[in-house]
Amino acid sequence: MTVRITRAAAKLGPAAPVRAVHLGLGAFHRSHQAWYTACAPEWGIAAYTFRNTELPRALTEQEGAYTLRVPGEVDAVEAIGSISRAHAGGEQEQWLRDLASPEVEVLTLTVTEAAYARPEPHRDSAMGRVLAGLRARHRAHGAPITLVPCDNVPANGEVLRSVIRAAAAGDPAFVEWTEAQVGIVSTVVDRITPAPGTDAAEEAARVIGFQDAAPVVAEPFTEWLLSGNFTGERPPWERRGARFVNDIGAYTDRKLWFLNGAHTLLAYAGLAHGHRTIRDAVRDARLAALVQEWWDTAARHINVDTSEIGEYRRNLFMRFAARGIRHELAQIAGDGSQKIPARLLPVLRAERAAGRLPAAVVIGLACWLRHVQTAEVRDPRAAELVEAARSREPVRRTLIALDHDLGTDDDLVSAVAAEHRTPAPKVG
Ligand code: CS2
Repeated sequence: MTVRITRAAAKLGPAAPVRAVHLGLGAFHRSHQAWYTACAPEWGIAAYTFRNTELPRALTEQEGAYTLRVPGEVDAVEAIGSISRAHAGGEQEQWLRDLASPEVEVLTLTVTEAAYARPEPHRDSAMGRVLAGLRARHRAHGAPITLVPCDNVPANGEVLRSVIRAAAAGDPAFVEWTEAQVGIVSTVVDRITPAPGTDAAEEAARVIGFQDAAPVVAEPFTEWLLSGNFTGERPPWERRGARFVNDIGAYTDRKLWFLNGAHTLLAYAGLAHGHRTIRDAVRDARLAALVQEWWDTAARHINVDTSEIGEYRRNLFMRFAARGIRHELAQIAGDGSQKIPARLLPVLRAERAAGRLPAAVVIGLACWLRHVQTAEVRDPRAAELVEAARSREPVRRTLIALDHDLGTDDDLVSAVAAEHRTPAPKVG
């Protein structure tokens, strides 16, 4: 019989005192920030999710321990013990206590792109919780803390700072404290980590030899770039390769346009062609060509050395095609209205300014529209998008919903409409 994973069973040692808090406990946190923090046995994380109660319950039963499996020629398996406590929604008091604890010096966030788009954080939103936590800390003693946003949002630290400034306005003492004592860094995070499938636990028992109700599977590649200052202590993430850089802008564009942009195109075009995963999609020559065309287009606007971009592209293509990583297109297709603006639109705008209509983006937008018209749409703006997509002018109205200027660009609207009229041939 397989043994349930615990700290003792996995030889992890006792849980470290909580010095970091995380909001957005999911697969990505466990393969990324928690993995980096595991290099520092003196730093424990209190990880929160206000969405999924199953996962914190499973982790609590396992004393925070879980396994990360990295498929390769031989699967690498690591037991991770950096999560000292896991909490679910409803534990608001504990959240406030943790953020007010002087022992806590870092708050990392993976709260999805949508969270940054809400300028007025209401109480139950991710930003509302961050604000409530900061206020509790300010009231209690005001010791410094640094926020580390880890979402695929350009200049995520700056966006977070402006959300906090806007919400704090009208409370001068709080404003002064957040400006002086709340550090906020910007980051680029990268590690392909699909949502664990229904067979993940069984697979973990087979490969790992432990019964693990919270297993994670991720690719071997991982990257964490940070820019900005911490106001207090932080875990020595550089021990596992995190890098501190001065100018994060070019790295952000590279990650969001090349990796996430290609993911988004593959998600909509891949679904339209009848594929299920990223690996299936890039093994289809037509979609592989679409990705290369998109990368050629994006490369015209990026401030990174050409040979470096060439290397990055080759590596990225292999990551997409890797065996053992089952990344569902349907997962990536969610939240398009929040993802497309950061991943595709900066390049589209630069191309339009140069008088060009980039074919890859036109195809991507047409396939996104088809997705909104035919699939079950998971998006914070689903109702509005579905209404636009079912209207008498679906292309124009959906593009307007995405970005007003795009929807009033007649040449773009005609090109997307022409593409939308030609359904993609299904495979198989
Ligand atoms: C993906 C990302 O789901 C998505 O939208 O594009 O989660 C992607 O896998 C990560 O950013 C990789 O670092």
